[in-house]
Amino acid sequence: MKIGIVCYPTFGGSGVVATELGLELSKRGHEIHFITYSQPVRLELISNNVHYHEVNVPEYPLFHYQPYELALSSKLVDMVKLHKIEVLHVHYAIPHAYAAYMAKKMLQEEGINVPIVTTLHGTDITLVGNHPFYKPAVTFSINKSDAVTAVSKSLKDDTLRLFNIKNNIHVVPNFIDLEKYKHNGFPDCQRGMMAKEDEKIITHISNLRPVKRVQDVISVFYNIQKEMPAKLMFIGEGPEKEKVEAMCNELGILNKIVFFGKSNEIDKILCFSDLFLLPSQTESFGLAALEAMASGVPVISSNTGGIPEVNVHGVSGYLSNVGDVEDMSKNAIHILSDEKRLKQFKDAARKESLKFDLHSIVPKYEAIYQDTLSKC
Ligand code: GMT
Repeated sequence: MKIGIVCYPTFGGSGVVATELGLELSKRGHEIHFITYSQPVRLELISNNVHYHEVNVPEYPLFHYQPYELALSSKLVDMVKLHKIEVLHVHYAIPHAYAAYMAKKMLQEEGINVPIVTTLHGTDITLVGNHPFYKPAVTFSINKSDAVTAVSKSLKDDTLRLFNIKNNIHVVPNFIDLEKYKHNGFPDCQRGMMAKEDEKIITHISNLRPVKRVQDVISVFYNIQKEMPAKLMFIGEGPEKEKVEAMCNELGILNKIVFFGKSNEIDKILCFSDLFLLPSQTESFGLAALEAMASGVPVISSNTGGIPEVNVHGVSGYLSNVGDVEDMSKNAIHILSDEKRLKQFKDAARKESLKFDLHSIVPKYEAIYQDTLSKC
């Protein structure tokens, strides 16, 4: 198939999933066209089967806001016609599903029918999409898509609860390339460079937005390091960064924290981690937790949204109520304080991640594309 993929090209989970999906589909023989405003961060390889088309939004002083949706719709029309794209798969309802619907209508005027598959990722539903400013457009775009998928059962339920949806929503969970996240023995795992032999390595990865509750990460780490030698690897950039730095400084633990900023080497950092912290307020799935588990890193997380569909309480880690840093700290110390127990959790985390192997999930998307094509 010739598939157009529209996504946010940034470090966010939706862009990562869309990129990994496109790359895997290309390996399975499909022709993939990424259409977005800059090259997706994880799109390292442009091959014969993978194309990238940039959406340009010309600056015009009359416009207070430059109309990205308009530019994207026009680009989609042009690319579908030029490359004979058969299916458009848009990740994130806002504004991608909306722009794709406009493109579809324009193409229909020329006798071309291209089905739209929309994947909901979370914040497009739970945080932004539900805002009264966007709600009618998001509802419309979801209902007008030829197929809709959500990355967890929890997100499907939220969508049905918050919007007046008439379309069926398929749950297609996020997936992971298990080969990339090798457990027990990454060849160039640099643990020795990051911490001393007796120090436990705790990791957090996010875009440091308020929804990630990064202050809870610091509080839990503070409690851990009171009990045992430990280091915190802090990966990501975002609006809460200054608060985090100030808090670490006040607590006198700045020297125990390594700030990585945005990183494309998540697998290399996770290979030497002992524990992953994800205390988010809400999370439709928690791709970062799955990446950790695939690397054999147990997860201490909040019990919210789709996280319990990924992190299994008492097996791959523990779940606590949002904001309950005492319970999270207790659970973290429980796992880390006994080497045999830590090993059991590490092995179980990796084992749980196998359920999300890309080889079993990607065919679900292929089946959805085929189904929409057969109906159009
Ligand atoms: O979590 C973020 O802030 C990024 C966001 C995004 O839109 O890229 O992530 C969402 O999609 C990911 C991939 O499906 C999920 O793993 C994240 O849980 C979800 N984030 C939230 O629901 C807050």
